[in-house]
Amino acid sequence: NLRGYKEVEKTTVVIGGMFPVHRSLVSTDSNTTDPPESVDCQGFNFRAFRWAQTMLFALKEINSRTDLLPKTELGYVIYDSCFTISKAVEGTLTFLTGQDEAVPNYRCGNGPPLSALVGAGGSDLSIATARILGLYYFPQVSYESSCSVLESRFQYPTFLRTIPSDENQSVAMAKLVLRFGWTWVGTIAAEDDYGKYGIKRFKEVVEEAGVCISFSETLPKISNPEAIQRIVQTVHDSTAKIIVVFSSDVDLSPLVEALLQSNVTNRTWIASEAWVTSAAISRQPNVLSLLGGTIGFAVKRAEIPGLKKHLLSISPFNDSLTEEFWGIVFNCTTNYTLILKGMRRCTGEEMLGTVDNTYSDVSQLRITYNVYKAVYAVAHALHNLEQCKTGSGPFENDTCADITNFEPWQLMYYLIHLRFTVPHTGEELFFTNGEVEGFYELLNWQSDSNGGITYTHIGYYNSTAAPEDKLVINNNSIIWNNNVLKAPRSVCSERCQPGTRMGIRQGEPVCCFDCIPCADGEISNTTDARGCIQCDGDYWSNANHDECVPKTIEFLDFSEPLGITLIAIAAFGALATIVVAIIFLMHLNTPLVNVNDPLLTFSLLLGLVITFLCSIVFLGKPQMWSCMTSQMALAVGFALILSSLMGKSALLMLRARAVKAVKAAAKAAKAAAAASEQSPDTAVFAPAIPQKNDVDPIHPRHQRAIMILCTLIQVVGCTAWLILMPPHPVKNTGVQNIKIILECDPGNIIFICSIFGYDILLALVTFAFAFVARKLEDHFNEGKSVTFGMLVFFIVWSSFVPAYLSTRGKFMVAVQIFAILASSFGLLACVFIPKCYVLLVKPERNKEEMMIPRPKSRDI
Ligand code: TCR
Repeated sequence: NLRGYKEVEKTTVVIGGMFPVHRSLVSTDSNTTDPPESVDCQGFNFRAFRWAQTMLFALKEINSRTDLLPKTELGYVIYDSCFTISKAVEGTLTFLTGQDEAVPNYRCGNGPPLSALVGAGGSDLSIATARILGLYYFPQVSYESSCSVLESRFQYPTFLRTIPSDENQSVAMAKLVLRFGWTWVGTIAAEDDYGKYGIKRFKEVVEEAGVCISFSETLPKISNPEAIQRIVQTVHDSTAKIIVVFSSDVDLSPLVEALLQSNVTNRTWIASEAWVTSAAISRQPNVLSLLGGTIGFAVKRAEIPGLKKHLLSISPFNDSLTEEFWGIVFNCTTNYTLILKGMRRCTGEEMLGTVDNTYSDVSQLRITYNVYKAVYAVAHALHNLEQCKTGSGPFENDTCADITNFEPWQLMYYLIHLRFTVPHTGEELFFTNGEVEGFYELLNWQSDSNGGITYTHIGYYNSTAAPEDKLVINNNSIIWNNNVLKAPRSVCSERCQPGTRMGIRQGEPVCCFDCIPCADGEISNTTDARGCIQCDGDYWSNANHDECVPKTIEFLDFSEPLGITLIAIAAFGALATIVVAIIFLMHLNTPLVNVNDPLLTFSLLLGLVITFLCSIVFLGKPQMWSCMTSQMALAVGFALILSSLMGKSALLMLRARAVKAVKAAAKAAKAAAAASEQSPDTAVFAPAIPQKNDVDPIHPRHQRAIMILCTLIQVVGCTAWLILMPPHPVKNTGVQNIKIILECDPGNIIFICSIFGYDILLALVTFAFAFVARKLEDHFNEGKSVTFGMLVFFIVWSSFVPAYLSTRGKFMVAVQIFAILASSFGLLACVFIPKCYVLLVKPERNKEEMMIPRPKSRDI
């Protein structure tokens, strides 16, 4: 160790090194009654000890080379930072001042120039030391302080590192999470700058991309079982299947132990560089169920030939650290008091090669390789400084620095402008603003044949590549937790399928939502739709609510069964009416036909044919002409029927009254005759008995006039309606959402009301006339049958109203047609069946005696 500066012909330069060879300080009760002392360290870290030994190995290698630093010998001072800031600061100050107060673990050389510090371990240690070293412009080359805050050259002007900044790693992790579509992740960070800043940047990137953080926990620095237990509980309770851990292995181990006890499985862990290849974690018993399938980022790995041999060849009695290491490995001691107490004495003959531990495991030389590179970087910078040609130097007036007595800032210059090839690996190393490029290997924890863990290379992350090529993963080589080949899912809520929209849950992250089905008439056609879109106008949502489909157009079609039935009935009605008309024509000169004006009978039959046929026009797709004709024909047809009936019943009524008058007169005459028998003088006042034949109060001409006039009024009214505000087809979308009902709009409600109101008026008057005449016996009972027919008419139409109002769409039309057909059939049947019966079956009753004969002077 003391080689080099003793050799007279060579100058010696000392490189400082700092490694967290112990895990922590021995905790002491802080009382202020005793003077404070430098605290002892505990928890020997074999891995960090390997790093320290690697520095020695590199120095040995360099010193034995003739092409590198031919005139200079490198010495070293190595400090144990104990993974604690205070120790690191203490060491730095000792190094700078050269004062031995703080008892450095290694001390090499007493006067030679100090060149640079390799290390300081974790980021928070480096931050502390870099601030102090920065004051003197003293170079520091770190092998594992990756925190992104150390990027600042303003704050840490002389800080360089051979490990990529965590800026790269955080972004890489975020990309990994996004690549697999995980939107619900938990995070755990160590309570140091590495953990805090690393996870902060990770969260920033993923949250921007819409990922939600299920929980964020911080691992305590000093042993705190309650806090660990709380984290275990959180991990256990959370539904996040992905947990990102930014921590060093030292800080993570207590949590892993606790998790192993509590049997948490089915999680996939994303490891940061600091624990991804840590034996302290992956060698724990049964770790596979918990951490199998872990994916992590690791810095470049290298094989360093000769390192293993160097590691195994150290001798125990050189320094206190090695002594301690030896004692732990072989369970022996060099301390006399302990030997006296019965402990085995270390002989120095023990064989390191026989034991298998982290120290001598050279399979994952990653940070170790960083240490190696850092030492070589300093050496190369010193070499360049040494090789400077006077007169062409970089400093003021082209001067060079003197290797035997140079200023730290002069070395800094060479470090900044350094570019060299690392021995054995051939890697080209240079610093851009103190940083190296971000390159990580992606490792997957898989089980090996002995139930242990192997780190399988599954891809890489290269920060200098084009954005889409940065993260390269070979999905097929990943084996996930529980030995599954399919990537796990980690979402708070499953995606909302088309047809639903995301509904936020009050007070929960945005990734946790409910999928609310779209309302009728609204759709969403994307997954995770924020809202539903209203279908416009003639469109409506389909059953799945993921498409707007044209609304079904509804009208009563000819071709459907109901339409066909209605047509058949209507046609039958019209035919029956025509048949009746033919029968009447054939018996035109019989008394029955002539009992009432036959012309009115035919106009009545015509009216019935019209109404029967117009009901067919109600069917089919409403069009301008069909809307106009159907309503019009119906109104006029009814007017014709009713006014014919009115004409008829007017005659009947007047006859009935006349007959009544005749009877009354006859009675009075009788009474008078009887009275005159008793008192003959009154006979003078007896009225003349009217004769049946005299009674003919109304002329057919008048009847026809009534019929024509009443119908004409309706025709005029309808014409006005058609001209002013014609009924027209409309699309009715308001009644039913899924359908467009094609129907006829009456154009104007007052018109249609008054036109059908007029028909009602006619019906009432007719009924009144017929009612009065219902007892007219000797008239083939026409009065009775008209009364009856009118009653049927009223019943049909008054039951029509509620039926009509309670149906929708095409059935409204059907109800309407039914009412038309029923009322027409009612009239046809009531008025004409008895007559046809007489005409066809009982012709003997078709005699003059059955009726009051009409006057001879008939002019039709
Ligand atoms: N940077 C960490 C510490 C750290 C570490 C490691 C500790 C890294 N890699 C491996 C132990 C083992 C990366 C920091 O604090 O910056």
